[in-house]
Amino acid sequence: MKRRHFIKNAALSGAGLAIGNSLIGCNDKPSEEKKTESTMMTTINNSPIAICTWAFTGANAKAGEELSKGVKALDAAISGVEVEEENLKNTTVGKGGAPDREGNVTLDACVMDSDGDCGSVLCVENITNVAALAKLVMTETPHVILAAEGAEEFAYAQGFKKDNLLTEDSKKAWQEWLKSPEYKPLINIENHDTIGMLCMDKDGDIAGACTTSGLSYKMKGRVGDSPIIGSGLFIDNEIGGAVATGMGEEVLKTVGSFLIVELMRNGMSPQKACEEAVNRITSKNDRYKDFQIAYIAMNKAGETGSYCIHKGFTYMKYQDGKNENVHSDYFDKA
Ligand code: SD4
Repeated sequence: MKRRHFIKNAALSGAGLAIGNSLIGCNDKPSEEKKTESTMMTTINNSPIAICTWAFTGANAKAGEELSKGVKALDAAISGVEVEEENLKNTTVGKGGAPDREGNVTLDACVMDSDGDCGSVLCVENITNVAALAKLVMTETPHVILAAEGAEEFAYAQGFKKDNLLTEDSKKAWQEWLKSPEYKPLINIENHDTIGMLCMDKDGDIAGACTTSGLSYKMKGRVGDSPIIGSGLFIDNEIGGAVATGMGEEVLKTVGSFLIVELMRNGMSPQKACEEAVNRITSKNDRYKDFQIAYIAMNKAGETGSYCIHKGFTYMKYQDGKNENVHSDYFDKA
């Protein structure tokens, strides 16, 4: 019992390394004991929580409702992000996503479960629900990542339907872009972007999903942070989870989501950990004025936080039947 309170305190109060180290030790324990500990944490967090990047109201509500019905964290997160994968108006996720500079829509996604298992797909064409596909890579293959044609063939073998992801609107926008092609990813594109979602279910278990069409008019074959475990998404069910959106190259260089979870392990709140992860980027890269990065995070005590480089990023939070849009604090106040 005492030990569980220590874990809560470490997450909540910024307790130091000694407690952080004892948390690291938790990962070595046999799974039966881990389960008990996780169940005990539930007594602290008995209300499920869903958070996701941007103002994806419907997606987050869907995940929250699923969690309230007792659906486990990973499946709730996948149902949530599917809302945006199927939203043809969203040009940054799933079907309707902007293509690469050759006109191919290629999707990236990953999932991570509360037992530390994960799956990922990179650069997939013709499949809409790539987060669900990433889960099947996790559960149905001996691998963690499948890429391109291999991932697509696996999808068909699993019963996914072939879909044309390039909508007329995205095609027109791309053809317009081709007239004076300049690769210049926008900051806060239409106030939506990659959807990354973290869920805590009724058992207090945390899992997440991240899915995107990547940066508009990227080079053929380009893969960003979103499907890379540790960069776009990371979960440690003993500690919490984090997910990223924005310029994937910069998140990859700092392994941002893993960094946030490790900072929380060592006692930082989700808010402070997100701030530190953004500071790692801005302190090393004076081009930060030209790109956006945003992180959201949740710890085992159900606290959440968010931080980004530029004003304008918001995230959704569902708890106790309320689905709210939260404005993130930001670095560049100049
Ligand atoms: C990527 N992080 O592919 C994703 C896309 C995104 O702002 O979030 N764009 O780099």
